[in-house]
Amino acid sequence: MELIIGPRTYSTWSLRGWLVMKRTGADFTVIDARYETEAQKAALREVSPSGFVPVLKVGGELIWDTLAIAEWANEHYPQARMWPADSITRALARSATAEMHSGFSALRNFCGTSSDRPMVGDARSETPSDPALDRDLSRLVTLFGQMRRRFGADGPWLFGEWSIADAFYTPVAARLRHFQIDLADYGDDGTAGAYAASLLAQPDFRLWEAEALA
Ligand SMILES: N[C@@H](CCC(=O)N[C@@H](CS)C(=O)NCC(=O)O)C(=O)O
Repeated sequence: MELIIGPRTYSTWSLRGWLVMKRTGADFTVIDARYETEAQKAALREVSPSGFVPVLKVGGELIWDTLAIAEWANEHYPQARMWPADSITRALARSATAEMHSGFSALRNFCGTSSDRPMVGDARSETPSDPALDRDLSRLVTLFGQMRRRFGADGPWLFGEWSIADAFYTPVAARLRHFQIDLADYGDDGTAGAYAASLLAQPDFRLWEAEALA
């Protein structure tokens, strides 16, 4: 099994896919791809149907979207319990994951990662300001706060026990750190900020960060 990923310093979708695959406990080989130059993009299109990463190569097939990789991993490694067991909690976790997958566009635009604005390490950028970004950050505070208050008794993650949702929000926590965004400025009582800090402290993210900086 091979996981093709982009640069570890700033490829946020690659981090999500990698975190999910790590949780399976399965052996997989990481293949590094780049997409800065036209030549690199052309080479990536040779191995990725969409030209994007991550891509999981398994059994001669390609799975080229992070959510699809996550669902595949969940189906094939049920012992990893990637989604909450309870049906309603699972639907909420899927909603939060899908919201990240297709939403938070201002957060992506204004807090975009790159080699100059990495999601790992000590480099920091000025905090951007925009009404659309403010709305995304307020929504993040509401989502994190509501779910942590509701499921906190079951564990430290967004829905108590670790789930795919946590993989999807880990790069968000890294963006908040890089862009020096304090969620208290968006109505957080400390709950959302503490959850974001937990995401950055998870051993798999720390391993990713160490490898990215090596
Ligand atoms: N919907 C895709 C998005 C993947 C994506 O946007 N990947 C970025 C890296 S984080 C990429 O491959 N960019 C290549 C490029 O910009 O040429 C997924 O969920 O996997």
